[in-house]
Amino acid sequence: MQLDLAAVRVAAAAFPKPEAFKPSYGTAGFRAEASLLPSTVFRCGMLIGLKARSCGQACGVMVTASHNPEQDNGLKLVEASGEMLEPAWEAHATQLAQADTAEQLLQVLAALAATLQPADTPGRVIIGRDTRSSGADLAAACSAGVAAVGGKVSDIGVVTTPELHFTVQTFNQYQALEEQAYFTNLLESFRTLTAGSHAPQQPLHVDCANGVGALKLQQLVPQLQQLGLQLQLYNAGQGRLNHGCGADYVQKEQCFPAGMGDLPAGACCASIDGDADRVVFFTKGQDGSFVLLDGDKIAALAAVYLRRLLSHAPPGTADSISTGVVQTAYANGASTRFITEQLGLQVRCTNTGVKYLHHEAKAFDVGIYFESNGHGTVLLKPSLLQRLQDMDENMSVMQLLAVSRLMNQAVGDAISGLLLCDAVLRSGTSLAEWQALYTDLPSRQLKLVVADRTVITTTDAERRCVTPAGLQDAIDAAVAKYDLGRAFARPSGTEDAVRVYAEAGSQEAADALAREVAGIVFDRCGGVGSRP
Ligand code: NG1
Ligand code: ZN
Repeated sequence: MQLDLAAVRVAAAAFPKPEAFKPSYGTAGFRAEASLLPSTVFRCGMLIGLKARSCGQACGVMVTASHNPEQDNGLKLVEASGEMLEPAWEAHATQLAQADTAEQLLQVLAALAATLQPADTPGRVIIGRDTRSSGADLAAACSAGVAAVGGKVSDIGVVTTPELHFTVQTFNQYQALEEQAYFTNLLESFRTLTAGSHAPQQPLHVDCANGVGALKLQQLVPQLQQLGLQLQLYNAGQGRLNHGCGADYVQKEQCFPAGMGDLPAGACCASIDGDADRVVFFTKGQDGSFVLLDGDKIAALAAVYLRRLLSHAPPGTADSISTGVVQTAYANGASTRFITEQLGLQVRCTNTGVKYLHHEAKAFDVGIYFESNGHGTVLLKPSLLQRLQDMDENMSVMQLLAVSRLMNQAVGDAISGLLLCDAVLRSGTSLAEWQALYTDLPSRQLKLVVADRTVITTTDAERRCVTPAGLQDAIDAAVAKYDLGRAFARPSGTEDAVRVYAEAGSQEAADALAREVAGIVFDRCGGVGSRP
């Protein structure tokens, strides 16, 4: 592909890279303090512009730092399929973003362009952003990058991350960019799933993290009310983004978000994150305690429901369909046991990061994946959808097809997740029964800083350390001392830290095992600061 490199040089000069800034495409794209990012988004605009021109379709960019604080920002790049950027291109993105001089930048860009052919159709880049105040300027910098390589832009303004993925996917199918298509799809599939079931007596209380999800849910409130779902929104924009609220806060701190501690026992509550791609549920126990229903519990509920729908499909359907659940090492051991032993479904474990889970889930006819933090979805294979469409109009078949429309097929979507769980709760599984599907093993997560976290390499879906030598043996010896003990350590893909996870038969034991493993990592990997 030919590029006007002189014009690129002029355009790039308006977005200089801060000198010591070395951004890399992490578990979920680029993330940093917003003022550092104009060069990164401009360069990623060029990258995704080239991709769109070479495939002749729409690709996407989402400007967001998800659950991170308001002063941060970041970006996620989206393939024409609506899915996350393929790994080979992540490496190109890192190379472009890190180029220190104009010469290096042009060299990397020209080398990439030389491997590509322009398609017959022009392609375009669809850009969306969350509610961060830095978003508009960064989206403009990204547009300038797309334009610099001769690409076309459609800026769709403030949207959720999954909405951007959905828009890219459907634009390539129907050439429509209207937001209403996203809402209609959610509402119509939810209508099909809940037809004939009793509307809940209680409202669903949703913590919106003071983010973009609040804006979108507010638009859906009246129509959802007509479908029997009464939404009460909290942290809907009056406070600081992700501050004392949001799915990440609720899941990691295991406590009520701001403004929701006074709700009565048994209230059905959920929390979404700053860009609305994660959701977790919670309630208050009779004793006032905080009770979390995390991504593992959502996966278990979805698995129970899909298994039920499949068992009511025409005879023989269920037997010929592979259903599986994909988790990471952070999934509570009790959830894995429940899904394999009680439900008889396959469970696979992948590295942390939804791109890995999504990929693995596609291997099943019905693939359910959720990270414990609430990011996930349910995928139905196109060949299965075709078979279902060819079957007689049985209620369960209609509902299976509705699940495939409700659940974002490109990426996890908090609004889809909220609606799916509500539909299942209406179909006969109460909140108390959901909670009681299994009891989480007590667990503890810790993080610590070491001199260089890359000394730790892992295998077996990050559950075992390969290097440094002796580390895994020491962890094994610690785990062996605890009843029902399990523990692992892995370097974070989004922060300069090593994460330690432990579970055991009691909370005290899980806490002690986590501390012991963190101590081992500290001693053997050059711990910084005080020993855990
Ligand atoms: P890292 O920092 O690699 O553990 C974290 C989350 C992931 C994922 C990414 C992207 C945990 C333990 N890890 O990754 O699940 O969501 O951020 O946001 O929650
Ligand atoms: Zn998010």
